[in-house]
Amino acid sequence: FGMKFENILVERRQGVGLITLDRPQAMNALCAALFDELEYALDELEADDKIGAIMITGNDKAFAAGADIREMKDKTYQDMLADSGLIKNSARLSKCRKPVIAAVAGYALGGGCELAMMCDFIIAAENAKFGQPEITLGTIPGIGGSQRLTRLVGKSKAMDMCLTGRMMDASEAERAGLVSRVEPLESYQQVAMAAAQQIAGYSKPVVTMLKDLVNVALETSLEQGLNAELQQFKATFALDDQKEGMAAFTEKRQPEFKHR
Ligand code: CO8
Repeated sequence: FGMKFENILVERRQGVGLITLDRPQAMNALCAALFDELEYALDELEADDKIGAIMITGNDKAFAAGADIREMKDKTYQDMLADSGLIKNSARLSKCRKPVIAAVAGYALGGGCELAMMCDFIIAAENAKFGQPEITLGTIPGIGGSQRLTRLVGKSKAMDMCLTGRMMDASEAERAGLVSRVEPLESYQQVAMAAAQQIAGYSKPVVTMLKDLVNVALETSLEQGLNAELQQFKATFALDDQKEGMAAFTEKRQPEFKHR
């Protein structure tokens, strides 16, 4: 990587780009420099043809305990309007073309919860705690907390979480549909990495179509969504990878996808 990272660690593991938030002294609070590094890392991993999926994680105590309150606290309204680096690239993750899995242990609060919700799905450790505590600081969520959380868990729970600022634990988050799986703390990262490597092993164009279609479901009517799905389903038959996948099944062997 061309950039020297100070707030994240980035590595490539068998088709997966692994990004680890790395400010343990501050519970991985999301400072502007961290967002800059995250943007850079995502640009690189997205441009790398060998990378088929991305995993983003933190440490056992915190995925991220929110935007950096120390860095933010003295900003004026004018500073925020001028977008002085704080909010500029914070949404980059939600624009990623490749599947992104969040592996969350410990605190995912405020911007940390919002960052996790920008990912395609969340695998949580048993000790994970999610929340939007901005209200306790005299502010509100700024990068998806009131919007993505409501779509993910519904109005009642989103109102409860945002207005009281309480945390929800991993099992409540799983019941509510915020996370896709809950795993022991010892293995949640391996489970997420295995899922990312599984995805990275599939046909890349097909993966991209499918990720886009699930997102279409959040943005459009059922009729339009079904129509988009059917068009793309037919389109997979123009790919060598569909021929290879179905040939491999009938020949009882593993497919070798060529990503075309
Ligand atoms: N910002 C800055 N520093 C933090 C943050 C944070 N969000 N969270 C923790 N830290 C620091 C603490 O200040 C402390 O530093 P020090 O040791 O120097 O005093 C260190 O991390 C360890 O934290 P604690 O001692 O507090 O650890 P505890 O185990 O007692 O508590 C908690 C852990 C519960 C996570 C607690 O630290 C906490 O409540 N943190 C703040 C959570 C919060 O309110 N988050 C929301 C922030 S606002 C936000 O995210 C808005 C996003 C809007 C969009 C942003 C666009 C970029």
